[in-house]
Amino acid sequence: MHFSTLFASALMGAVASAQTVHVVSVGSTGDAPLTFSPNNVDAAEGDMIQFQFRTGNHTVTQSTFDQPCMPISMFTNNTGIYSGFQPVEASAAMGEIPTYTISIANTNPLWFYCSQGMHCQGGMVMVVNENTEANSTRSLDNFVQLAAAATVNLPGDATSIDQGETGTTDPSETTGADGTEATGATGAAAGLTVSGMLAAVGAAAALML
Ligand SMILES: *[C@@H]1O[C@H](CO)[C@@H](O)[C@H](O)[C@H]1NC(C)=O
Ligand SMILES: *[C@@H]1O[C@H](CO)[C@@H](O)[C@H](O)[C@H]1NC(C)=O
Ligand SMILES: *[C@@H]1O[C@H](CO)[C@@H](O)[C@H](O)[C@H]1NC(C)=O
Ligand SMILES: [Cu+2]
Repeated sequence: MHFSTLFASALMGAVASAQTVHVVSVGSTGDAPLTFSPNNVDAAEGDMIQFQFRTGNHTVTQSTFDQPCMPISMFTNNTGIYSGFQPVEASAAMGEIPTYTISIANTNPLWFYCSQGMHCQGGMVMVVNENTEANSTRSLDNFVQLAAAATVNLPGDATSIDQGETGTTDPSETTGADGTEATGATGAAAGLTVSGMLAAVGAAAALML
């Protein structure tokens, strides 16, 4: 599902050149609240993905394929994508929902999970640019299975497995509900991340485009 360029620009308060914005609902309001929807997105270099947090208190956290439910920064020099926890209720009461937008720097597969509770193990995972032609093992289905077997679910700022169950997140590194902070994810995964709020009414309109 794509926004028009005009609408996307208005949303993010930035003038963008022709650019596709893929919307992913996090914690859908339907009968599958612990999901990313869609969970398999093909995005071109330069496209944007806007995560819209619809219910609950979820995260978007980047992992490797082989180590689901743990941040990619624990295994590579990539800082990785991390939205921080996004509790929806407080902002929804004010007619807004949190959003988190990333820019796709290349078409390498990106693996994401939610680091809340056991959501990752429960299948709250997704892929951008799945490429089973390059490696048939690295499919979303196999990632879901690996995630289901993961022994911990760590937030994006965890640096060791010990930080798992107690969920020690550094508040200064997570984006608050007011979501004005843009976190500095770097590396090949994304050239830009933007946190923000979206009027719930606008989001509903956007989803009908
Ligand atoms: C991280 O960067 C350092 C310094 O450039 C390098 O020596 C190391 O191999 C890198 N580690 C990984 C996992 O890529
Ligand atoms: C959201 O979840 C995090 C991690 O479990 C927790 O620390 C935080 O208090 C939660 N926020 C709300 C508003 O429930
Ligand atoms: C394919 O992916 C699997 C899982 O990450 C990995 O173990 C394997 O080495 C990869 N194969 C090749 C040829 O890269
Ligand atoms: Cu979740």
